[in-house]
Amino acid sequence: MNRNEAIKRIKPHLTKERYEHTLRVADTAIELAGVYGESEEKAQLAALFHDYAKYRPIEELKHWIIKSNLPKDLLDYHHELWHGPVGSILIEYEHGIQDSIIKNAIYYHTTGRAYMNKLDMILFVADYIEPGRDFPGLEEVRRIAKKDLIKTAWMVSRNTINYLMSRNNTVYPDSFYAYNYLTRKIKRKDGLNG
Ligand code: DGI
Ligand code: FE
Ligand code: FE
Repeated sequence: MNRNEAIKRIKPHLTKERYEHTLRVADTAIELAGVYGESEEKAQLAALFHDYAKYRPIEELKHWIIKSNLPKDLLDYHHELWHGPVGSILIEYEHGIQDSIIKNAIYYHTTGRAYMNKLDMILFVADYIEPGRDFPGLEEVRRIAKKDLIKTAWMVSRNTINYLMSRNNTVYPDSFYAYNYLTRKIKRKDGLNG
């Protein structure tokens, strides 16, 4: 599916702000794919569909979690977490996208996961650093994104968990699995243990 076709399919499902966010995530993801040797086509398609399910009614998201083989513990966590996993199902069901690399990147774009691959990290990072975002410490993350994808994904994971915990929010296990995986990967590279 090319860019124009994908845009035609996502636009009716997004608000104007979310649509513009999505285009910026796509441009950022393509840029990162270029730097880190990932398929720009896959990065673009994953990014264009990443928030596809964001505006489905909560009851519909819940229905998909119950009826599909998605983990039921998602229902114990904030509904903001549901649009990635459900989106990965809907893009196949409604648009025939079967590429598991793309589907996984969308599935895990909010939390990350253990053993995240390059496209997972690219989408996870692009969603966080796209030019419309403004978080504390974001400039530093954008700077590192130009030279170290794993370190950047680790910063995004750490910042997100810190933010959630500072607000006494729950944290989905995959977010911790991502953080632990990326931390170990960085320490191993630096020759450290633990
Ligand atoms: O969909 P976006 O707004 O572009 O961004 P997103 O999919 O990364 O994040 C959606 C929301 O989910 C955001 O407000 C932060 C929140 N979030 C991220 N990780 C976790 C989380 N919420 C909970 N409860 N637990 C998490 O692990
Ligand atoms: Fe999202
Ligand atoms: Fe997003």
